[in-house]
Amino acid sequence: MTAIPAPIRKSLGAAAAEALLEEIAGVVAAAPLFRPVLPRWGTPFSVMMSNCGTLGWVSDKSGYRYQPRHPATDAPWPAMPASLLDIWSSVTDYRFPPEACLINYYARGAKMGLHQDRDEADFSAPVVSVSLGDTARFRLGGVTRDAPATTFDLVSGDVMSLAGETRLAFHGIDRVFAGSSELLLRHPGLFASGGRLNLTMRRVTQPDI
Ligand code: MD6
Ligand code: FE
Repeated sequence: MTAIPAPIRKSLGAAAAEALLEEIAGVVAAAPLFRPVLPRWGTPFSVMMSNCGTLGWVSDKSGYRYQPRHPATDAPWPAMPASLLDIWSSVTDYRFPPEACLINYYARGAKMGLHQDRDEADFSAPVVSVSLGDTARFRLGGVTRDAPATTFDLVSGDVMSLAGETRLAFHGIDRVFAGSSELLLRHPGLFASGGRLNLTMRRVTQPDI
């Protein structure tokens, strides 16, 4: 079996990461973090979520989906900051812009189980992620749940693209190293005790071509 290729990764640098955090703080102030629950069972996720863009990903008892409005406030999601669109363009040749940016917030102890991102219509579009705040151990496996996995750490400012063969690879966050970054402590009202943010930009619908 051939090993899955390493995903494209690069770093934003500290100044751009700080500027992006300010934009995301504005988004989360307008579209508060909510705690999704797993379909059917209703088990709460340990991460909290929000979104920006024309669509946002939500999960509740009836399932996973993208929708144009916040599930609690019913307001449209805030616009995607231009800096995120620039990051998307800088790591992909995909010709269409992302429609959704899912914001995952990891407070102390939060993690994310192994999953595939497959609620989007066009798997030829990448999913581009940006990490801010505490370092996280990312697990990347193959296209079946039991394929061998590798782990590596994502630090604040890291940009990673899951594209091509890795687009449908199983992945998750095994742990977050609490206190490894002070970045989120700038916004104690939004992100109590620091933690980690992961932003994932997605093309949700099939572009008209
Ligand atoms: C996280 N990331 O880093 C979780 N999904 O907190 C993801 O689930 C993810 O980083 C698709 C593409 C890139 C990702
Ligand atoms: Fe994912």
